[in-house]
Amino acid sequence: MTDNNSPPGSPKVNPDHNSEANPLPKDDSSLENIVRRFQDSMSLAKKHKFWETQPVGQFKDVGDTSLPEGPIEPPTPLSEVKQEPYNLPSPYEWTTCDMDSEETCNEVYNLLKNNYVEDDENMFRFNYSKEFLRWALRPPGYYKSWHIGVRAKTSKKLVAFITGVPARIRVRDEVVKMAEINFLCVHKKLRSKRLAPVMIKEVTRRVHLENIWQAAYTAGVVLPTPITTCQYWHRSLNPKKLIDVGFSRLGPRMTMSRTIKLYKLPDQPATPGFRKMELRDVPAVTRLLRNYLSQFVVSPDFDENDVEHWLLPTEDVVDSYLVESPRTHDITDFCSFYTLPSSILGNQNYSILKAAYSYYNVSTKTPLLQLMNDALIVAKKKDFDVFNALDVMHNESFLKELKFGPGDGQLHYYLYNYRIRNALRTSELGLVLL
Ligand code: MYA
Repeated sequence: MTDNNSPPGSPKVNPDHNSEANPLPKDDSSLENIVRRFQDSMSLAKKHKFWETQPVGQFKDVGDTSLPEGPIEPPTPLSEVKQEPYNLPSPYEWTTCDMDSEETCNEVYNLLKNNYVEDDENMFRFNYSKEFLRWALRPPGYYKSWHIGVRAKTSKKLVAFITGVPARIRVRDEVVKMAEINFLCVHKKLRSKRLAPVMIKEVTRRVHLENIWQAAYTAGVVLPTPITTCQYWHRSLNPKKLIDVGFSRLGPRMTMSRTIKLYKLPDQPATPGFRKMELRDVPAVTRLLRNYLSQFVVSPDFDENDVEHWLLPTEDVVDSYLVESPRTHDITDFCSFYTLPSSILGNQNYSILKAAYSYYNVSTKTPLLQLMNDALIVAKKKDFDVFNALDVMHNESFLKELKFGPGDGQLHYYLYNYRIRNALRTSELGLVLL
């Protein structure tokens, strides 16, 4: 990565190489892995000047089972929450970004398009669409004041960004009001100036002002302390393009035509009653999803409003399909994915990689493997180049069989001001952040 904040590991997510036709995890003893493990262990010893001051699980406490689960610090009376924003270095000023404004949305879009997360080799960079950003940042009950920008005082140019959105997150039996923090970005030219800690403190202050004291976030970097570390898996839909742009490689003893054949999918979904989700399905999908998510240690606590916002299909943002039993008309299964393209940096022939990201999936009657194969089929028909999935929930049960290959990007999940006694297995996590 270009940013020198990154300890080991790769950026949040994503576009990374997977070796074609070789869906086995990389050899553990490869040099890359040895180096990564070494860097990981170094980062544990490394000082985190900012994070050491925050109410998060600290590395020194890992394995200390005497510490209780739950909030690390109690809430402070609202009257004691700092009323004025934190100080920025003098050339900069705070701005609240109104995502309803076309102009502001454009500025945010461009800041992220040029400065947000890249893969380890700087070949791809996330290119969240404006529609996606509006969707991600305006869920039920959102606060405008949590969409925080930093501008250069003289030019008024937007140079940094961080956001929160409200969510109810269940941890075991406890439903906790949290902020989901995302889109932390500092312009490439302003990196390593300790702007990020000020931005994190400012979003924290504004979350506190709403009487919310916990947060959830993900990052590609190791910070104190992940509740779990997930891996991305990638299923080629357009293998030729993925190979041409360097996203994946031709496997050993594979030709291009054999590779194309390997990843070929049927033209139509196989499951009778498989169809796009509609507004009238919101109550049934909410029931299905709530029931399914209750088995995981950490998951969102979705009500019908949340399901309508997060899962009702929105063109080029989120796709959801379900299975309606042709006989009983019951809604028995559900799958969804969101659209997150990446810019392809410095390729003559292609500028955009169209990626689908597995979101929430529920199977009760249709085997998950078949359901997800149908999801791949509709994603392919919509011209996605690749379908990505984390190893969360029950995803491990279909990844290998459906020809996903492991990526080299890891995604660490974190909670702010909430201690979990032991790290979770990825299959115990029922939460997907954008
Ligand atoms: S994850 C996506 C993050 N964005 C990118 O990777 C885009 C490309 N990179 C950048 O724009 C910059 O490199 C960023 C850092 C902005 C990431 N999460 O200003 P600095 C710590 C948390 O000199 P810069 C996402 O959006 C770092 O360890 N902390 O560094 C979720 C060091 O602290 P310490 C991070 O490179 C965000 C300090 O910042 C991250 O110029 C969740 C260095 O600051 C990171 N991804 O800028 C945020 N990267 O010395 C936390 C670096 O202690 C939310 N750092 O190690 C917490 C909950 C808040 C709400 C609470 C409510 C109750």
